[in-house]
Parts: sequence; C-alpha cells; structure tokens
Amino acid sequence: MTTAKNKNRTIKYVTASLLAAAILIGATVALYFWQIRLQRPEEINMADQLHHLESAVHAGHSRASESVEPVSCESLTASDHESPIRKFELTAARTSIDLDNGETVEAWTFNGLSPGPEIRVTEGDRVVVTLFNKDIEEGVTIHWHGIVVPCSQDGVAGVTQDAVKPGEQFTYTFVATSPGTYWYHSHQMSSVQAEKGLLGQFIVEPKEAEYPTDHDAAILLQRLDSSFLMNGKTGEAIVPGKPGDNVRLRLTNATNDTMEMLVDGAPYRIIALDGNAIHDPGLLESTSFNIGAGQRYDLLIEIPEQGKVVVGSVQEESLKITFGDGPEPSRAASRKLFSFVDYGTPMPDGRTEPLSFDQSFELKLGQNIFVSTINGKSFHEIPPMNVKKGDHVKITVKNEGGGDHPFHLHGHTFRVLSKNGEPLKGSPIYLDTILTQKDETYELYLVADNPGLWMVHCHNLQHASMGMSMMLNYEGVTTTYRVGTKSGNLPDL
Ligand SMILES: [Cu+2]
Repeated sequence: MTTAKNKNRTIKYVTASLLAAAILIGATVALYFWQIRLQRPEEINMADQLHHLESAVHAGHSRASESVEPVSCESLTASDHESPIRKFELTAARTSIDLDNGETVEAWTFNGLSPGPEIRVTEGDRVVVTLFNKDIEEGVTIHWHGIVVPCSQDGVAGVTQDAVKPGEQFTYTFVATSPGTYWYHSHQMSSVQAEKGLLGQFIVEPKEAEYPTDHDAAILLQRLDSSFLMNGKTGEAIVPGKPGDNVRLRLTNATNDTMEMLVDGAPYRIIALDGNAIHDPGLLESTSFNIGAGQRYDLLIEIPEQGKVVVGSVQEESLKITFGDGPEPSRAASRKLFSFVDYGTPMPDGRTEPLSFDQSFELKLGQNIFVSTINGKSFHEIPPMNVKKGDHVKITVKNEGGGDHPFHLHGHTFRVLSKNGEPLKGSPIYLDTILTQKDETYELYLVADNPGLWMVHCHNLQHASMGMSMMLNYEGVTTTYRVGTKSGNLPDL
C-alpha cells in the first residue's frame, strides 16, 4: 500500500519536474531565438532608425529645429592637408599561431600577427592604411579606437562602409591630430573578430615630448580564444632599461574584461588615460588600477637603482611586464585602488563646462543572461541620441547591473563631469571609453564637433553583441550602407 502511494508520489513529482524543466527550456530557447533575431535584423538604416518616434532617451530641451542640409557619411572625409603622409598595409588572413605556452591557435591576423603590427606615427601625420582581406569570409573592417576620424573612415560595417570581403580592399585616410595611445580592431562581427585576433596598437607620438622618456613601450592585453596574452605572449614581456631610465608604458586592454593591474618595485604616475594627458599627475605607490575593456593607461615609471619593476595582472598572475635588473620586488601587502576623481590638479585656467546643455541624455545600462540593454532596449531598437553640430551634450550613464560595462563612444572624446553625483576634483579627465561598474553613475560632457553617425556601445564586445549598442547621430547625416543579414554587415555581432 505504502509502496504504491510512494510510487504515485514519485510519478507526480517526476511529471511536475519534467513539466517545469520543459517550460524553462522552452522559455530559454524562445529568448535565445529572440535575441538572435535582434542581433541579426534583415536590413536597418542606422541613420534613421526610429527617427519618427519620439526619442525615449531624450531628457533635455531641444533647440528650435532648423532645417539641415543632408550630407552623406561617405562624403565626410579627411580635409586636404599638407601633413607628411605615412602609408601602411594590413592584410587580414586566417593564420595558425603557435603560442609560447605550446598551444596552437587558429587565429585571424593582420600581416600574419596577432596583435597586428604596431602602427606608430607622429602627431599631425596623414595616415593612409590599406586593408586587404585575404580569406575572412564574413568580411573585415578596421575601426580606429579612440582616434577622432571623419565619419567615412570610422570602419563600422553597415554604417560607414561595407565589410571588406575576401579579395577586396579598402583604404583609410585620416590625420592623426591628437597624440596618444590608441588601438585598432575589426568592427565587422567585432565580438568574434577581435577575439580571433584582428586587432593591434596605434600610437601617435607627440611632436614635443611632455615627459623625459628613455623607453616608450606599447603593451596590448588581449584574449586569443581562451588564452590571455600580453603583446602576444602568455607569460612575461621584458622592456629594456637600466637604473635611472624613465619608461613610458602604454597599456591597452583589448580583452572584454576589466583587468586590475599592479606596479611593484617603484612608484609610478598615470600620465594619460585613453590618450588624453592628465594634468599634474602625482606619484602612486601600493596602488592598483582597473583598466576597463577598450581603455588605455599610460604609465611613467623610473627604474630604481636596484631591483626590477613588475607591472602585472592581478587576475592572470602569469601576465607581467618586467624591466630593470636585480631581485624580484615583493608584492605590496595592502593596496589602494586608483580613482581619477581626485587625481592630478585642475587646469590653472579653471575652465569649467557650460551650466546648461543643448541636449541631455540618460542611458541606463542593464543586462540579463540573454540581452544587454540601454534603457530597456537592445541594439537597433534603442532610439539614437540625435544631436546637431555645435551642441553641448550631456550624457548621464547609469550602470544598473549585470557586470562591468565599459561605455565607448566613437568619433569624440568626452569629459567626465562627475561620478555618483560628485564632481571631479583633480585633473580634467577626457576619455573615449569609461569603465562603469554596478550602481555607478557618470555624467559625461562633449561638444558635438564631428558630424557623422557614431556607434556608442559597451566595449565588453560580448555585451555589445547581446544588444548594448546604439547610435549618436548628427541631424542631416545619411548613409547608403545598411546593417543586417541582407548586406552581411553585422558590426557588433
Ligand atoms: Cu557591458
């Protein structure tokens, strides 16, 4: 009797469990396909998506609408310039790479390398880069991360150009006006192509050095398939130098993760963020810093009389840059975390930002396991931020969870006004990518001085591919290119 009852109960329990599991699996599959559909629309014009709807993100006042002459993104090119021309060629190809840890990776490379060749030019140079695609079937582009280029040269598939297919080529031309540390990567299926290896560093040296520098080393952190690499190595990278030398270390985070970095063996200064100089940067000791995905930190370190300096990753202990000779430094027992809120000093001219803005936008970044959202919407469903040339624009970014969201804007640098309501107290901070962490709010300010169609997205490219990607569009700018499965241009997939 009891056994039959138990059996019955078991059957009921199993049936209920199976039913619950089926519902859960069904919902998961439905959500998955909904997300796939969102990522792969058939055909979208990113210049006029939802222009007819009232912009949900628009929270400020708008100037009286004057009619603006339409102009195509394609026609916005580098102005004629008498600057010296620097030519480069980058060929994208499938390449098998043998790593120093013995693993072989089927990578996608520029000129057979990942990272691709370091491009180093001087402030004011006219840069001409021809991209060839040998055999990447989905097509390739190059986006110049952080460099302010004209719209037609921004390298976003389906917005500023078509993806360059095998056997095709595309030539980028722009003037490197601002010295600093930048990088480049494909912006066709970026979450796939950057991780497959289509990226590299781009350094614009200043005409006149701001700091005495004996060695200038660019170091790129990347993740190639499952391995974390620093300049292509899974282990130690060595920078030359002798005691007393000043080393400028240009660190680029091309991974999707926030990397906490430590400097042991010497005090250091953070002299630039995203290529923008810090005013009056102080010496830091026993201080680590978080470099968000897409960001760059320039450090200045003097090699001590005795001993090594080690710049290492907290999460990936094997990843380190070493310079100097002698005993290994001991790791600081306790450490502070760097914050730009009170680093450096304000500019002596005390320049402040306008008290009123022509446009104000509020962007809430959110995420669940399938979708990443801005104001609850994803990708082309997010109304663009529409601006006019000359607008003073405020963007408030709120991280409402789901992880770190390094927020990246194309075509501009912005100034950080405040963090969690607290105005910045030190040096003015200009960035193109700001690391936002859970529950943080930042107010950003920019002058709309570069007409075009500009992507705004999370630089955890996985999040961008899951929908955390939108546009900042200038009124009147059009594009002949289309995003979607019809054209094959899928910039953030
Ligand atoms: Cu994100």
